[in-house]
Amino acid sequence: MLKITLATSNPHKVEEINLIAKNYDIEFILPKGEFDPVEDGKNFIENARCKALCASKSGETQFYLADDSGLCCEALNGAPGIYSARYAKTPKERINKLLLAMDKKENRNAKFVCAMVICDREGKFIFETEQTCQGLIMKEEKGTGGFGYDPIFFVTSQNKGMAELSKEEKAQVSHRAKALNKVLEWIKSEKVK
Ligand code: ITT
Repeated sequence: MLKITLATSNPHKVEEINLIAKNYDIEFILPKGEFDPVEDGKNFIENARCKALCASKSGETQFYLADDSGLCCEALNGAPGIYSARYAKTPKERINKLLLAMDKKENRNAKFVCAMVICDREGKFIFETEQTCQGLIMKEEKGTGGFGYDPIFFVTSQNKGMAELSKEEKAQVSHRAKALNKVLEWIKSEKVK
């Protein structure tokens, strides 16, 4: 079975990635010991590279997969973007701050972005992709599923809030699902063992 280190400390990402990849013979493991990457990139891909590289220091597996993601609002010139996790202290405060920033904005268009980067144990970047999920920022929270900004994100293709989707539905349509599916296609095409 292929073992890949997931360069994350976000348990929601781990759960979603395991569900999306459930039909693949891959064991995702978490970095052992301290995992505290400095995310000083200018964009999602650069930050994903920082995380993958940091995890690769353990040398435990052949591959290290990082996910850098966030929510970009058109009316806010792409904010909170790469600062989504740091926009305010708690998930609830982040949602309230965004609802306030979007108050009275007519343009509610937004997208979730997920950049995924794989590097090997020498720290060489070998696969990168960035995928999106289009939607709108709702005026109030809806649903109880998912995490982060899901309760205020309306998924255009599903005609429902992201937090109203089941775990399986989110695993079909999310930015993370689209990015991981590219990763999984690459793994298959490279016949990685
Ligand atoms: P790691 O860096 O350890 O992976 P993190 O949560 O800090 O964990 P990011 O820097 O990539 O990860 O920030 C992602 C933030 O974007 C996350 O904390 C959420 O606030 C938001 N986000 C990303 N994907 C999301 C999703 O599927 N649903 C809701 N919010 C999401």
